[in-house]
Amino acid sequence: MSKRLWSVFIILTLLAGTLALAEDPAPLEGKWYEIFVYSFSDSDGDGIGDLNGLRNKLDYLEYLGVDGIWLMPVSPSPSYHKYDVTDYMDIDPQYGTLDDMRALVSDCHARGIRVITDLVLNHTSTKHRWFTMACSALRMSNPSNRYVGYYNFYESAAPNRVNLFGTDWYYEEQFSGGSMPDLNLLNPLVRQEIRSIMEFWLTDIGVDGFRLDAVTSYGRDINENIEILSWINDTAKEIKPSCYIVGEAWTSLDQIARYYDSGIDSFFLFPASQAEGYIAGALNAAKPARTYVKYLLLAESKINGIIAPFLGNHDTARILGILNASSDPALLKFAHGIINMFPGSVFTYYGDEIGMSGSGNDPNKRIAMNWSEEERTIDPPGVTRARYSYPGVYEQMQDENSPLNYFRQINALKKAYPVIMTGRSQEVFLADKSCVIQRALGDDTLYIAINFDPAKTAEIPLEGNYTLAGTLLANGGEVTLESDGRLTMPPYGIALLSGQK
Ligand SMILES: [Ca+2]
Ligand SMILES: [Ca+2]
Repeated sequence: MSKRLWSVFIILTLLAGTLALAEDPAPLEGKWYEIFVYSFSDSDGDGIGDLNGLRNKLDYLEYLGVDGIWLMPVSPSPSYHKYDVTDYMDIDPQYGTLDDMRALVSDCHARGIRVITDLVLNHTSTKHRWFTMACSALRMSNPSNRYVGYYNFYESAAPNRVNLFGTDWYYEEQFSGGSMPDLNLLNPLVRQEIRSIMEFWLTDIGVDGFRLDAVTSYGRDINENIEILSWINDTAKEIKPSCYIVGEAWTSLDQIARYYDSGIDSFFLFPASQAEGYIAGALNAAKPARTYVKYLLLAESKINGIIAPFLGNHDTARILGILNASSDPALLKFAHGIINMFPGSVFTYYGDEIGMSGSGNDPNKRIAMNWSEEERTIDPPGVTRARYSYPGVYEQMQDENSPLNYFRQINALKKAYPVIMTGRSQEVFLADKSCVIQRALGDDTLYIAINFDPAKTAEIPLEGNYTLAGTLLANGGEVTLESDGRLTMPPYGIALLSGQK
């Protein structure tokens, strides 16, 4: 190349770099909302929630102020929860059609709401064509058939192996006593299928990413799981570089931290959820502020990526029962408040924003969204207890002190101060029941003050020049900031401050 051509090349390269910077893509961190389509909203009168029902509720999602939704599986499946897929490139007829899905995604995008779908790759349904072809081949003594290699078949019995009826073969299965055979994710032919499936959803349907189910069961050990996840991540990002992927690694903080080596954007912060988790643990501790800050800094120090904290999901008991908050709305609100003061992508399970309850068997955790007593889907099969401690959505909309309105205030503040999501934390002030945390990314700095005491006002002496930027008052009262830096916080109060230490 001549000298002149070189300089043109360099200028073009610099220009391209500037243009790429000017685009300033939205951060991957966001406020996410998990939806079980079955129990959300019905549009055609059969009582079962569907995609068009969900489309009718986009005003509500916008009202909530969420940045994105995660849909539990929507592809055809013999089960109500649809975690055993029979066709990865279609929509279950209970929920609608592919065109309904395309319309939902495009309507969400028009409102600035991202959509990710559950991608269940560890296993299929026994009724998936791949599995039925594999079984037919084995019954005809043809183990070299292409589809036999899609699964993990063995000639001997062992735990997590199920006998294939009428043969001496066993297949690997981990979750449901036989109906969810594990795919062989090391097989290049299976990977080719997965690439097509991801291409279909990301390109043809237009979704913004995936929630990956059961990643700790992908391979034989964590190293194999991470290798498989790296391949999934590289492949998805090659198809759509802006996509966001969050994995379900239901394990310890140290293991979750290791999974980030795969390059996947996020893994759910399971240690923050449930009865023994960071949030319930801090709220039940004698020194709640110290406990909360310890966990917050621990999670941030271990994880090299976007943290994905949550209070509960479709597999866990709902937070309301865990905190015993069915007649303590302030406690429910405060739990939402403090999980949302973690950085990263906080995921909220549908109905938790209005204080729905659910525990015991799985269907109980997935009951009908409570719009009002008159407006609910039918419950999924197997529900033994469906009780609503708080009023439905429409009633809570009318009450400025409702859990729903508190949840909206959280999201409004996080929209105004995205550094809450994108920044990193540092302890500024710490007492047994109150704390001030600095959250910063570059020059963008915010201070988060929290009073964990359910009954007493907290007085926090601050040295520096601060101004009050916003408050979340789960139990009413008022935050005051004196000119000498004395900050007074009501019980269960959260205050955001801008300024300098
Ligand atoms: Ca329906
Ligand atoms: Ca597996």
